[in-house]
Amino acid sequence: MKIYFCGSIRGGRDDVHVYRRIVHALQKYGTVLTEHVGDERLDLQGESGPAGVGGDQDQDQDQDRFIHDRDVDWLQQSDAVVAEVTQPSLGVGYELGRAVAMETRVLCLFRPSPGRVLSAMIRGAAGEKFLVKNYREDELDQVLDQVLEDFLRPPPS
Ligand code: 6K6
Repeated sequence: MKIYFCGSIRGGRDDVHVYRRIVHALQKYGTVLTEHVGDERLDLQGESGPAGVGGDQDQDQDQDRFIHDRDVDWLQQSDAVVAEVTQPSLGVGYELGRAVAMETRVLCLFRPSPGRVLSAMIRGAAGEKFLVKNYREDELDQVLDQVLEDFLRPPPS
């Protein structure tokens, strides 16, 4: 099974430690095409050096197009998408919209906290192929065990 994991990069890396744990749990079920999203070494500058901060704009645009096209290609190959959506990210929202258009199954994980409300465009998309699960960080392992088992284990034939 190919799994596409989404988590914030330029939207902010505060939750990267959570992404790492989710990627690790997902790897029990298949290949995570985007395991770099959970890599603490990938910061706001990204894997390819400083982008958009006084650099060459054409080069930045080329790098960003490469990332976009590669990631959309991976989304197309994926059997399931899992997203951590607590840290708002334009890129994650875009990926989720593309996944819905591709009719790929999606699981969104969100940690409610005071003053943080999940976008209506994510919570309101919930349906048969689009699940939204609230959780607390201290119950992450337990939630991943239960929810991923239901979401990713193929039904017996
Ligand atoms: C260069 C500069 C900053 O980051 C980079 C390298 N980046 C990326 N590499 C791979 N996937 C990326 C990269 N930037 C964004 N994405 C995709 O968008 C990931 O699959 C994430 O789920 C999502 C994050 O979007 P933003 O808007 O938070 O960056």
